[in-house]
Amino acid sequence: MITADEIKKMARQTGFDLCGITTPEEVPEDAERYREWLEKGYHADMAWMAASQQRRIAPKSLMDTVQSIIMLGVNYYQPDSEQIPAGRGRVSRYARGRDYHKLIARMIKTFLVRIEKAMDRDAVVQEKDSVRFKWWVDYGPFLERAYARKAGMGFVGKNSMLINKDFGSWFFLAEIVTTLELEPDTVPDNFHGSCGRCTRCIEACPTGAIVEDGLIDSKRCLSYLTIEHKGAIGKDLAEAAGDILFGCDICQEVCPYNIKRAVPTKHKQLLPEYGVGEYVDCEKILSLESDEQFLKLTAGTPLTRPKLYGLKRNAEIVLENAEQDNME
Ligand code: B12
Ligand code: SF4
Ligand code: SF4
Repeated sequence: MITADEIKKMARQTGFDLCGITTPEEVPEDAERYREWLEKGYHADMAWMAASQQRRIAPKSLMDTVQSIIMLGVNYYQPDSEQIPAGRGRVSRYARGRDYHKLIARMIKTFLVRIEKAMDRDAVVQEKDSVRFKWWVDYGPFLERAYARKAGMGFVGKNSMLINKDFGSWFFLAEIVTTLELEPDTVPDNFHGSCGRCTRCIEACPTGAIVEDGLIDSKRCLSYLTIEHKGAIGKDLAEAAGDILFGCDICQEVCPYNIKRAVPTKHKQLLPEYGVGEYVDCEKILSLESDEQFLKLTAGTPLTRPKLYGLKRNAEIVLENAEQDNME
């Protein structure tokens, strides 16, 4: 029967930067934090985060025969220019190239073909036919950071990011739930480090969105406001956005683990030349008149998410903030 070590070797061969294995038991501490987050309304208008509560805390409700969870990580770090040209809005690192959901989905499909070939080698046909896999990248009803932590891939920082000793927090997560029985990883809590007394991310967050250690109030988070939020953005929060057009990296940029450990990504499609780039001309965005024109600029990249209205709203904010800076 296929082993956990073989699975991890195949994950590396497929291009995944991280792979950890864990069991599908619920994680009471994380479930409690998630409940608290919902109760306090920190999910803002992301109703889907509340609707999928049971499935998120109990992987068995996604597959009743699940035995193991394979957690996967893809490093997306890329360096930043110190200054961006006037009139441009900044795009966070994860979104500058092609849409990571599609890239990782393709990698998972290749990975599963490899696993199935290895199972053919074992040649117990009946056994192979009964093995099942289900997978998601980000959008699944799954508490990804909780299970990735349990699978030994990192610790949860005060900025709520999962931080790994070799890559910092600049990596995406994805998961495969399976009926395969695999040896789970057991990694001590402090293996990847800890925040200790550091509070840099809390101090650096321009909107005070890190309200408790590891809990983010999305209503104040610029990542939520520039990507997911559908309406207007309040004056104070808009002013705090500075030159941010899409997503926010501030609480990661200041983290000592990211300063010391970041490794440039090997996944070329995530680089700026494959997508909208590190920054986008805000006047160009404001001149877009139709969904067709919007898609010409954003198709195949994460920037489709806020739609034309949201991206124009963000571009206006960046230009207003630049004008304000020039007047001071
Ligand atoms: C909703 C969501 C958001 C929301 C809310 C974020 C939040 N912090 O909750 C918004 C839109 C704001 C957002 C922003 C971003 N997101 Co987001 N988001 C998600 C999503 C879909 C669900 C997260 C969730 O369940 N939140 C609810 C809270 C309660 O859960 P949590 O933050 O994950 O924390 C859990 C554990 O970490 C644990 N925990 C927390 N603190 C502590 C402390 C201790 C001691 C312990 C033991 C446990 C613990 O409890 C929680 C419940 O399990 C996940 C994908 C997924 N399916 O999980 C991506 C995900 C978390 N996002 C991701 C990314 C990259 C981002 C951004 C960096 C994007 C950007 N540049 O703009 C920012 C970062 C903002 C930030 N500091 O969190 C990555 C994170 C990868 C990583 N290395 O951690 C994920 C995993 C997507 C992916 N597949 O790669 N996101
Ligand atoms: S992503 Fe930006 S706004 Fe959100 S918590 Fe981090 S620093 Fe604050
Ligand atoms: S900046 Fe400091 S407090 Fe914040 S996540 Fe990194 S180590 Fe933890």
